[in-house]
Amino acid sequence: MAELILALDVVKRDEAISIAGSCAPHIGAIKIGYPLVLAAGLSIARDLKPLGLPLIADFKVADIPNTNTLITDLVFGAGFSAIICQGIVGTDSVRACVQAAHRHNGECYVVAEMSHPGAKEFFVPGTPEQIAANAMIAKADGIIAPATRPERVKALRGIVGKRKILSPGVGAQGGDIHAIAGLVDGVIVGRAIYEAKDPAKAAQEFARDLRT
Ligand code: NUP
Repeated sequence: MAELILALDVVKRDEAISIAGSCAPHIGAIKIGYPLVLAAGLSIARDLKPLGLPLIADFKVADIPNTNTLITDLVFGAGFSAIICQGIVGTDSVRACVQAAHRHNGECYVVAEMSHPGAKEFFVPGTPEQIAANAMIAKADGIIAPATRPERVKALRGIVGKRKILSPGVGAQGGDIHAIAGLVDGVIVGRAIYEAKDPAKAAQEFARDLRT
């Protein structure tokens, strides 16, 4: 069964801690990206640690291998348990993130194909497949693939096998949780939870959707 991952893209520390706390019983992990870290600092990982949930740093790291290693070491040093990097920059760059993550006993996920409309300009069929295959060669723990295009996720599953697929795009971006639930290991939901009047209730409903 796929787990629910909260994309915590709010830009106020207190609000982030409060939403994460209220949603915690219904989610399997929290994904934190640039908006919250640029607003609250890397120490937000320390603030959220007591919830006991895996913390995924969505920095879509996309640099040369040496810089990727430096970034990944800092992320895990701050207390995160997983990192997301871009795959399109090449296998050596991905391998740098994976190796640094594994040195810290953490995980690394590789963006194989993105969920927004503009992704179609460069993530043309064939390229994500190559990125996913290279991510497997680099021993990544899994890939990120779009809930907005379940048929593409199916194609990528054939490449990554039992390794994990985490999938954003449900809710605000139009993806349907029922169409993606059976294809992936984690469904990432942001706005449809944290912008809801009652985020905990919204998270509970998405979690229920994943079970049915
Ligand atoms: O392809 C991707 N699409 C995407 O939306 C890769 C991502 N990492 N994300 C992230 O998932 C995005 O940055 C945001 O944090 C989350 C989706 O949020 P929402 O559209 O549910 O609000």
